[in-house]
Amino acid sequence: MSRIFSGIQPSGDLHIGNYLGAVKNWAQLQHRHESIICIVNLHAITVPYEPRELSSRTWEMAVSLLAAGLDPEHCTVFVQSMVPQHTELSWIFNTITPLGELERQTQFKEKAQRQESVMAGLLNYPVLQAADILLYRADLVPVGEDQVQHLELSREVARKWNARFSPQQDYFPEPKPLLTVTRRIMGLDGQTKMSKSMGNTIGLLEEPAAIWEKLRPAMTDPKRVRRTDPGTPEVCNIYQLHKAFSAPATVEHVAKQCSTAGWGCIDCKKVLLESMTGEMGPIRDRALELRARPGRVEEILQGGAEHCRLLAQETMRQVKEKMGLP
Ligand code: AQP
Repeated sequence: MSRIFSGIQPSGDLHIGNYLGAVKNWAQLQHRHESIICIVNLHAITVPYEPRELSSRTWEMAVSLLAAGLDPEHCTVFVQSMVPQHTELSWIFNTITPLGELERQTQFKEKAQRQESVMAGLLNYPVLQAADILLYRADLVPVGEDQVQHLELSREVARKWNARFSPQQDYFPEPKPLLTVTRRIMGLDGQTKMSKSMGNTIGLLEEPAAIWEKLRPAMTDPKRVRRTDPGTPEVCNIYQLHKAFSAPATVEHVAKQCSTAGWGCIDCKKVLLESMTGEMGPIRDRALELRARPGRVEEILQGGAEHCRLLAQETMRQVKEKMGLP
């Protein structure tokens, strides 16, 4: 059975982009692969943050992931800072990662632009990510499209380290990305990737009324100005969400109504809200149940960290032995 590793930052509420691009896939893959899912709080501190907020967001992220279908019977869920070997391996990888590669990373350039002063941690973010994945010698990494460049760097780190310290037999596998069909969900502005830090999201656990408040003014086909103008579904962000949440027959109907101006955008959004509520309602209910049982959530995270520490210790033992580190 191949091993999967993936992570998510507790930098805000889990949104439908995270869910469709990654988390929904994790919930399915856990039945076919040994799965390790990490709440990467050490990545979340690479930009300014509030300690108390980070702590509650970490816990809420655990609740959201479990509610979205991660099952501790089938996968390991844990918090990154509870397994210190992530930072230990990250330091080692820093010593073999070219600075130029890090400076070229699109996410670094985008996030750095938004900061008054840029810290070294933000630059080294993908090195910590390489350590996260390779610590468990994972073969597959289910992520959204935005993470593919980082993953290429993880592959390069694995290649370099193997060539230098384990030339006879590759110790680290080169992890491959696993993308979903909805590999990139755009924000409600229809302009940029849906992103926790951009405020253009719909939270996975939001109430229908709150979702509607966001959906109603959300960007649609920019060329459709009047209600009587026929629309072009393929360029409409709302249609993309229909493809993710609505049944195939509904998607077909929506496309027809839009392209013949049978429906206005509000009609189309109302149907989308129904589809979203159908899928997200049960997740919200499970989250409520889990919030009422904080001890159970804590137990799952502790158990996950314990399991991962054992795996991580063994990797670090072998890594240090090969590198001449006592
Ligand atoms: N818009 C998206 N469409 C598809 N997949 C997405 N992912 C994130 N946004 C989208 C995928 O979700 C997983 C977890 O992401 P993350 O929290 O670790 O980092 P991120 O990609 O930086 O997510 P955000 O929401 O954009 O957070 P901030 O604003 O804090 O940086 C990843 O697999 C990612 O691909």
